[in-house]
Amino acid sequence: MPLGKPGPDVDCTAYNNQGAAQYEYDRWYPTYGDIHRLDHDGDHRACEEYFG
Ligand SMILES: [Ca+2]
Repeated sequence: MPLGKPGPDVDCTAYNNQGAAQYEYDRWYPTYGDIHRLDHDGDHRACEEYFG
C-alpha cells in the first residue's frame, strides 16, 4: 500500500518507526488534520505510544 496520500486509513503498525509516522503526520496535518489518527492523545507526536 502506498503511504503518503490521504485516503486509505493507515495505522501505526504500517510504519517502521516513530519518525516515519511523524513525517506523515506532519506532512498532512496542516491541510487535513490527523487523517490517519496517528496521534490519539492530541500532543502532536504521532504513534509515540505504539513505538514506546
Ligand atoms: Ca501522541
